[in-house]
Amino acid sequence: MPHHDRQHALPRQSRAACRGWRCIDFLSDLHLHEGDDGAATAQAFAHYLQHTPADAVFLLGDVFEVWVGDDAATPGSFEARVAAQIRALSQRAAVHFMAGNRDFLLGPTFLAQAGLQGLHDPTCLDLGAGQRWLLTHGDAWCLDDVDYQRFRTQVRTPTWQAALLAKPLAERQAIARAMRQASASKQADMLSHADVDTATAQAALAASDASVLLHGHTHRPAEHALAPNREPATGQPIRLSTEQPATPGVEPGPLRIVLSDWDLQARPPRADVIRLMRDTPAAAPAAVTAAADTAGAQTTPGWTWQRISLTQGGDRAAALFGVR
Ligand SMILES: [Mn+2]
Repeated sequence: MPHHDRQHALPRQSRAACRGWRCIDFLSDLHLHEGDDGAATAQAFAHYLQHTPADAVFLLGDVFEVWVGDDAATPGSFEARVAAQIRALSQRAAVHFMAGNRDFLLGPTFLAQAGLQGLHDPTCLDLGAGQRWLLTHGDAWCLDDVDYQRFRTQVRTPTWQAALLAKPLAERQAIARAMRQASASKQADMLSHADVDTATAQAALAASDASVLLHGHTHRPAEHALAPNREPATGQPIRLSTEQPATPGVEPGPLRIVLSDWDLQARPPRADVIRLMRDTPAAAPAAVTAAADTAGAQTTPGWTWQRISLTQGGDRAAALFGVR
């Protein structure tokens, strides 16, 4: 995509409404896969699913390292085990799935198997009282990676997907292995350079009248203040200090919150959940000040959000992810 052509039409988005939820979790980029190097992360996710108190959970893409078709989730498979774990949570919480760039082939059969509700990318989450968060995986707005955007456009067409899914499962699994090996260095390069385009983020927030953009994909957890979309975008977003408390009485500007990836075998291990909690009048101030093991606790009127980060440490994070 040429540099001057960035004010393209924003993609169609879907809407989700908060249905009386009091605690909403957002996570992404677990990159779940079978094998020893993914076992600790898969275990932490299973523990999280069993122990989260959330009424609603939003899985915002790249839940799986690769997805070659819903028919891979055969009885006894790694994929079927994960489906059963998610399905157990879906009995007591609304669990949503948005596709990432690695699991975009995940389809309605697996969604049903896992008790998941599928979401378009992006989705505008209506929190009530005029509060909205815009949710995206993030890859579609990393416009600096022109080659990737071309690839993405190709693989998201029904024709391309139908042709791939028509191949035998074993062949698709072989293709996925080969692609993963071939793109390992390219992927590392992409992650170190491309980021969500600021002008696109601002335009998307303005178009949906949302105050917060939440995404993953880049594996660079942060909170970025965005200037309101009243004038042409100016360079890089400002890095907010996570120590800086929200200023009472000041209307907060648009915010871009970035999720971390999960890698329990990294040192230090990584796993973040962004948790949004509905304020109760008596508990609202305490919810912010008591968040000793979190960073970035801020407020959306009527709600408080915080980052529960295994990397940052703390008993609460360790308990949520089952790490001792
Ligand atoms: Mn991704």
